[in-house]
Amino acid sequence: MNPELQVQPRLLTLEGGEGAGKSTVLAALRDALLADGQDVVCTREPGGTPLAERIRELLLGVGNEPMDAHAELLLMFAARAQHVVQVIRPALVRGAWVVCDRFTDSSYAYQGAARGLDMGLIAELERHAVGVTPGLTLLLDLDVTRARERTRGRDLLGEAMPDRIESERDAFFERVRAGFRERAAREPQRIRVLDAGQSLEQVAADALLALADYRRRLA
Ligand code: Z5A
Repeated sequence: MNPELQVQPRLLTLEGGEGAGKSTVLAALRDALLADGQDVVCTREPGGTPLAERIRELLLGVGNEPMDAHAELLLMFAARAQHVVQVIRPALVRGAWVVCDRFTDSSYAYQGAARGLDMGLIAELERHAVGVTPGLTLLLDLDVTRARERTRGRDLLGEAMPDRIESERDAFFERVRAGFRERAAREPQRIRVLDAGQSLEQVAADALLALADYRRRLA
């Protein structure tokens, strides 16, 4: 049997490369929905449950043996399967909005477009182990050099050290970016591309406009 993906109108996801401003945009979307009296669950991937957060540590930790690309893909989906069953589906069933920092599009971009794994395999995993797809995805699109400058600034401030995936070379992130943009071109109804090279305030304002437009279309 080949299960179908269910579009979940109240599942909103944020995608993009590092340093694109997803954290700020997530907070802006959450605040707008809360101000409108909505029930909102904010979460992230990989992670979002205690078990999935432990898988995240395995995925992003540095200093382990080199991770095989298929092992990486399967761990991403192991974390996602757990996250969907424990957090995302229950929230959607009770009528909440779920705003998720990264979701399956990241697997297509990072493990598919950048690592070169089979997109058909990713689609199979998505159908069997995830089963849901967002109603709206905001892709925060940013030039790789700009992204590097932003995260370097954060590293210099001692806020964070590059994790295993952040330590990849620029060519990898160019493929990630191209992978996201290609998905957006194929699914323009679901994936809205925002220019993340603007000020954080402007990116957040664009995201709020996209959400308002989406909610009008849903109503
Ligand atoms: N991954 C995968 O490979 N496959 C998958 O299926 C999934 C994930 C789900 C998860 O890390 C890693 O896992 C990620 C993809 C991979 N690896 N990479 N690279 P994450 O999601 O925790 O990491 P991230 O998305 O890379 O986090 P980030 O760098 O924190 O991105 P962000 O949330 O978009 O950025 P931010 O924290 O909002 O901003 C970063 C800094 O830039 C901060 O100092 C901001 O103040 C600054 N910033 C952001 N926007 C602006 C603007 N517009 N102007 C000026 N400064 C800005």
